[in-house]
Amino acid sequence: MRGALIRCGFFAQNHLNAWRDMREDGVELVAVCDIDPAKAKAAAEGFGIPRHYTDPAALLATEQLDFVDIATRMETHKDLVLMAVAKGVRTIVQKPFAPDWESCVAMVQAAAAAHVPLAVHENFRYQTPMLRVREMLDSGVIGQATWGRFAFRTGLDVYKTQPYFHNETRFAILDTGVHVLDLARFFMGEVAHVSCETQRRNAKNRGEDTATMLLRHTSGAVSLAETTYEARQIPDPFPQTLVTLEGERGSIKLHEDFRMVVTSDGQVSERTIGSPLLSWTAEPWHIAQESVLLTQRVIIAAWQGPFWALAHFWC
Ligand code: NAD
Ligand code: 89Y
Repeated sequence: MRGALIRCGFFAQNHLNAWRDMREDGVELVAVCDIDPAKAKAAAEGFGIPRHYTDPAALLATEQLDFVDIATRMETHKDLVLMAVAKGVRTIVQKPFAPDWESCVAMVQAAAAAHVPLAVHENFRYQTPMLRVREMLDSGVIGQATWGRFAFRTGLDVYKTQPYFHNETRFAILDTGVHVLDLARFFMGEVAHVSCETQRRNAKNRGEDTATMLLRHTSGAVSLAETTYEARQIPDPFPQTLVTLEGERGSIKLHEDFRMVVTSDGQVSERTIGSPLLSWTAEPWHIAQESVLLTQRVIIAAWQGPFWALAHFWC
């Protein structure tokens, strides 16, 4: 499959590395695009990608693409997605999908009307530790999860690598809140209702930097999905999400040292379930970085699999 990446900035470096690893899967980037010509050129040269562009419209008009991967920030997603699906190009778009509900609906409807697959790059559920916890839950050792907690709590200077955070008027829920909400659905199913307390604990931020969300799942289970950039603690688990799942037979807890502690029928066992280091990943980001590769693999496999012929949009 021939793809293109729109945006070659901070987080897109992980996409670039992951797509390079996927050459062995028969998937390759043939072009990159960034409105900043220096970034587009550097990505093309650094990753051996034949062509680079500064205008997404020119990219889509010129290249014969099987897919496009959009790793810009959310404000640009709607225009870029509509442009890509209008050309019939399968599209992946980084989280958060869009700043508002109407834009999300417009993108989904446009893709459905054009019969073009559209996937959101939501990677936290594909972090290796989350996949291991899910396997443990699916094995039935705690029975059905009736209570859960998904906590992304850090005090690391995230503003250094993502300085735009200070200016976001809606910040934590849209940034990592979407990840912990997705994890809640991944482990405990769909949600019937949700409430939230927000806080702005750092005066430099315009929007909320802390969100404590309470979910009632359709199964009757209850969970807490939390995110903050203002938790001072040593060690700081960044960028880990800590998980607690409780069921009638026991519990599963994922701790900051990647220890998964399982209590089942009064017996305790533990196992370390960290992510492997790849040639291009480095601690502490490696869990997030590896999940980019796994997410891209899942999306491409879904598009190549027989399921896709039956259902036009799923991811
Ligand atoms: P960034 O600040 O590096 O990206 C913004 C840049 O996008 C601009 O500087 C510009 O060069 C480029 N750009 C803007 N409009 C463009 C256009 N129309 N065409 C081409 N290029 C354009 O952003 P970032 O921190 O890399 O974040 C990008 C996205 O990745 C965000 O949605 C963010 O939430 C997401 N992200 C995801 C994770 C994760 O774990 N999934 C982690 C970090 C960031
Ligand atoms: O933007 C955030 C995300 O999606 O994962 C971690 C992050 O980069 C900083 O909190």
